[in-house]
Amino acid sequence: MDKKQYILSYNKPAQSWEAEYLPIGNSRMGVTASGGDICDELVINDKTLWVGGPSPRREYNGGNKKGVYKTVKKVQEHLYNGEYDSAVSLLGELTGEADGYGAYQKLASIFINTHFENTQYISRALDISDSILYSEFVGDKIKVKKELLASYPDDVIAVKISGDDSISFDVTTSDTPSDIEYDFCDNMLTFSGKLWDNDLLYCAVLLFESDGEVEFTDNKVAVKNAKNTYIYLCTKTDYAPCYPHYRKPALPLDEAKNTVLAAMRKGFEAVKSAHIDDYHKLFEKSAVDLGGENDKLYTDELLASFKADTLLHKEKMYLTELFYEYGRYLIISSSREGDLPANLQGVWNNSNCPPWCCDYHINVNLQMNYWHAYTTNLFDTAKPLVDFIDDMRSPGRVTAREYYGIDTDENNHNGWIAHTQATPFGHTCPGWDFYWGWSTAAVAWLCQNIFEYYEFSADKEYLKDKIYPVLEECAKFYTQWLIFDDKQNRYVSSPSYSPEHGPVTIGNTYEQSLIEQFYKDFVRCSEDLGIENELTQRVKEQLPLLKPYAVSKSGLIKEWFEEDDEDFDHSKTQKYHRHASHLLGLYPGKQLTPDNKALIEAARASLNDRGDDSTGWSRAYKTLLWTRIPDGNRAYSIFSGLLKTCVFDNLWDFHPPFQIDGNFGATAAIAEMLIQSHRGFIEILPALPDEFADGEFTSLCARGGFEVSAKWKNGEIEEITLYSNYNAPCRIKLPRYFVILGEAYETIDGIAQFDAEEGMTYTIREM
Ligand code: FUC
Repeated sequence: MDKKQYILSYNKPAQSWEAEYLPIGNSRMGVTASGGDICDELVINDKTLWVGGPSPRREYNGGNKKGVYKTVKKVQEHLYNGEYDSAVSLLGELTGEADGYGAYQKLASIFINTHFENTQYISRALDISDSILYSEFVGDKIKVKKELLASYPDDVIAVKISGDDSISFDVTTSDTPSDIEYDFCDNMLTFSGKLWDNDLLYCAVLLFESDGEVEFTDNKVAVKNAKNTYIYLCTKTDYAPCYPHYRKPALPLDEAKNTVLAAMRKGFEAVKSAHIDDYHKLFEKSAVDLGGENDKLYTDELLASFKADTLLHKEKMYLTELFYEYGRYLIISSSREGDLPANLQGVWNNSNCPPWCCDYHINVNLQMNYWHAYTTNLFDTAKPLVDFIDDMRSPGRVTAREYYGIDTDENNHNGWIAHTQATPFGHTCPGWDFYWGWSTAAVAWLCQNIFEYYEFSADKEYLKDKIYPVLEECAKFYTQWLIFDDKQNRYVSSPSYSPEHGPVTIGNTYEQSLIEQFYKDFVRCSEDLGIENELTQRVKEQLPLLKPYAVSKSGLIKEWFEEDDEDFDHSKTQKYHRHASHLLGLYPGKQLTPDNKALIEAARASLNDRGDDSTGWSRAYKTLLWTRIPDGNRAYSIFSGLLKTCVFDNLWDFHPPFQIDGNFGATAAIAEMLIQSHRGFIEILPALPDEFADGEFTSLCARGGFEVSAKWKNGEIEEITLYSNYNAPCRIKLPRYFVILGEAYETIDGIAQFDAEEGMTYTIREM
C-alpha cells in the first residue's frame, strides 16, 4: 500500500487554544502551539503536574471515609425490602472526600516574540505521518520557519527557528501555576516552582543553541541576529506513581539539564531522525486507505465543506482517514510506556482548573481512550493503562475495606476497587455525590481493557506476569461483594447506579453485564494459564447466576432490572441520555451479538430509542455500537454527524469542552467497520458503509495474535493476508470455497479453520 502523508494545515495562526492550537507530545510532555508570527504561544504540559493528593496541609487517605460499609449494608437491606426512600436517604453517606482530589495543572506558556513591523503569514501544519509541527511566515521580507517535535527517545521538546536572513526574537514565560525562580547560565534557562496545594516541585529547562547572540535580561531570553536557533526543552516534577507518598526523593533537575545537553550534543537533525524512527515504529504498524485524496484544501476548509456536504468523495474519504489516523497520532503522543495514561485531554491542558479536573474518568472515558489501541496495532501505547490499573490496587484495597467491608490489610491482596473518577494520587473512593460518584463495576470494565491486551496480543508472558495478578485480585473483590438475591434469583451488585442516569437500584445492567464479561474473561485467562483453584471455582459458580440481560415490555434491553415495575422511579431517567450503559455487552463487551437474535434486536431497538444525536464521545460510542449490530451505513452516518457537530478546526473532538475520548472512540469505530473478531472468528468488512466501497487496510489486529490486511472493490473482498504471531488455530469467516496459499478449502458453517504457524503469512482468496 502506498504511504500517504496525513497533514493538518491552515493558512492563519491559531487564536483559540481549544479549537485551533495544534498538539505535539511525547506522552509525559505536551505542547500546543498557536503558530503565531509576531507571537507564537507554546502551552507546555507535564502530565505529572497535579495538585491534590498527599500534602503537608491535610491528612490524605485517597478520599476514603471510614467504615462506610455499614451504611452500604443498610442500603442493601432497604433496597431488598423495597424501602426505596429509606435507601435514598442514606446515599449521601456513600461518598468520598472532595478534599485532596486535585486537578491537572498547566506548567507554563512560553512565548516566542518577533519584532517584525510587517508580516505575511504562509501556513502552519501538523504532519501526523512524521509527528512534526511546522509554521512559516515572512517578516519584513525575511522568511521564517519553525519546526517543533516532541521526542520520546530523547525526552525533549525540540524547536528549530530559522530565517533566510538574520532575525531577532525573545522568549518569555508566563502562566506558571505558582511563583517561579529563574536561573540562566551557559544559554540554559531554568525555572522552577512548588505547587501551592501539595508542595509538588516542578521545573523546566530550556537550552538555547544559536548562531546569533543569546542574552538573559528581565526574565527574558533575547536572541539576536540569528539565522538558526534551536531550543531544547525538558520538564520534570518530583511526582512518582508510588503509593502512599507519590513523590521522588528529590526534584530531578540535573536529569532535566543533562537531558537537554545530551539533545544539543546529538544535534537537532539527529534528534529529529531518531524521533521520526521511533514514531514510525508505532504509527506505521497499520494503515487504512479508503481512496482519500486532498491536494488543495486546508483542514478547516475541508471540515467546513464536509459540514456543507460539498466535498468530492475522495476528499471526504481523506478527512475520514485523517481523523482516523489522528486518533492514532494522539495516543502515540500522549501514552507511552513508563508514563501515566492519557487523561481526559490526553496530555494537553491550558488551565489550572480544567473541566472535570482533566482526570481519569472510569465510567467510560478512560476505557474509550484505549479502544483503538489493539485493533489499530498500538499495543505499546496501552502499557501506561495496565500500569495505572496495577498501581490502583494498593489504594483500592483501602476503599474495598472501608466501603465494602472486604478484609484487606497492607500485604493482603484480597480485593481492590475504584469508582467513577481517579487521579495520579490513588483516589479510588466514590465521588462526593452518589449520583455520579458510585460505580462499583468501573474496575470490572477497566479489567476488560487490559484483558483485551492479552486477547489481541496473545502474549501469555505479559498475561502471567502483569495482567493476571490484577484480574485475580479484582475477581477476589467481586466474588466477595456479590450477594444472592432470592427475589431476583441471581447474584447481584447492590446498590447499583447506571452511569449518571436513573435511580439507585439492585443489579442494574451496567453492573451485572460488566461483572459477567469480567468473569468470562477471568475464566478464559485462568484456563489459558492452567490455573484452577477456589477462586476460579467461585467465579464459575456465580457466573451463570448473574443474568445481566432482560428485555423490557417495550422490547428494549433493560437498563434497570426493575424498570417495568409499577413503583420504578422513571422521573430520574432520560430518553436521550448520552450514556448507553445497558449496551456495553454490544461494545466493548461480547454478550450481545447477532448469535442471539432476540437480544440483538432488542439492542437495535434500544439504539433507535436513544437516537443518534449526542455529545462528542457519546457519538463515537454510538458509532461503535452500530458497527456491532452490524449496520455500517448507520455507523458512518453517526460518525459524519460527529465530524459535523463535535469537532473543532484542529480536529479535537468536543463534548463540549474538548475531550480526547471522542477522537479515540471514533478511530476505534472506523477500525471496527473494517474488522471484528469478538464472536470467536475473524470477520473482514463486517460493517462496511457504502461510502467505503473500495479500499485497503494493512495490519489491523484480530484477537488471537493475528495481523490482517485486506483489499476490496465495490464492497467485495479481493484479497486477505493474515500474519500469525503464534502457532494457533485461526477461525475466519470466508466465502464457501476459498484458497489459502494455493490450496483449496471449504468452510464449515461459513467459517474456515486452519492451524496458523508462528511467523507465517497466509494469502487467502475466494475460489
Ligand atoms: C462522564 C460523562 C460526562 C463527561 C465526563 C468527563 O462521566 O458522563 O459527560 O464526559 O465523563
